[in-house]
Amino acid sequence: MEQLLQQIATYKQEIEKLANDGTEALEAYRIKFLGTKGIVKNLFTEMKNVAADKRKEFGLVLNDFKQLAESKYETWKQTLESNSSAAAASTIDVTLPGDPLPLGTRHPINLFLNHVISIFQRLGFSVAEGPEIEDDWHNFTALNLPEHHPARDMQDTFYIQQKPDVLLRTHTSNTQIRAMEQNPLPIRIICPGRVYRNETVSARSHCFFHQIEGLYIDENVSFADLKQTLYFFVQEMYGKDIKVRFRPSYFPFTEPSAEMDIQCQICGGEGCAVCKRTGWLEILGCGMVHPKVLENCKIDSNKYTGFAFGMGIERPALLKYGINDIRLFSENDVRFLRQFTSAI
Ligand code: 2NL
Repeated sequence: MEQLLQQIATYKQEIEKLANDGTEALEAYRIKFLGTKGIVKNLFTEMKNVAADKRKEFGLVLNDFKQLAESKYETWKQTLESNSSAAAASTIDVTLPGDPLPLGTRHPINLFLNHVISIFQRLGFSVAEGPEIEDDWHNFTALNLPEHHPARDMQDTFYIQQKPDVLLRTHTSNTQIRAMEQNPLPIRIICPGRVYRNETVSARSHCFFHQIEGLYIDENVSFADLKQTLYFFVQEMYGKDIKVRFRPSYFPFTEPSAEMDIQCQICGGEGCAVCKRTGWLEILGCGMVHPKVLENCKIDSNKYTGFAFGMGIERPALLKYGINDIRLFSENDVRFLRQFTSAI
């Protein structure tokens, strides 16, 4: 027994001196002390050689030693593990693929506008943008809509209460007025943008929506130029075989004025609910710029003429994408928005 106790004391010293070296040293330690043929196991088999009256005392010492050997193993192992995770955290593996960045999609209104713009750009039109908060002159008066003109009532306008001269534009014509006031002639511009009307929001109409207007001012611009330009546009937009018609109309800012229809895209001209059984869909309004509008922008109406046109975006976009509620365009629901790709 004395001999065994002496041995245990030596082993204890040996264990206490051990540094927590690498995994190989740890495994060697485990085999030596805790393995199936290890020191702890051997000491337990020595138990039978101890005198019966000393066995209990020896058992206590041995158990104590076993616990020491085991806890040394656990702390050693934990030290190695925490060292290796710290090492991993401080090492950046540049060969790993990066975290994916969420990528958005273009808004369907934006896709539609860009497509219209690209067609007119090929004809030499450039894009002009203007303010959505506008004064009375650029939105109404310069467009031959004097103060008490009934057309102003037709367009239910959002006025700024404290400043009745300031309003949310009801069309993008304001941008064309500004272009005529500021730019040298000739002018050939296309004006996309958001406009506002004080209307009840429903599946069919909204209090804000998008328009694209065009303007071409030069010497000798004729109604024939207007017709051919717009005819080219719808052929590019809806295909070479598209059938169109021009109907006379009225706008205060153009004279003469017309509206352009295309053959209904849904029924092919047979007549359906979408075209109200007419076989035709109205897609834009147009006309020769009224001489008064030219003079309001200090352009000599005896020397220069021009044509203008305007179209809404939401209605044809609803048709194109087969959507039945205009409000989806402004709700920012990504489940809706994700369905549109850059291909129009
Ligand atoms: C429609 C009709 C139109 C214009 C817009 C315009 C602009 C200037 C001068 C003359 Cl600065 N005209 N724009 C002309 C005719 C029709 O829009 O139904 N839009 C949705």
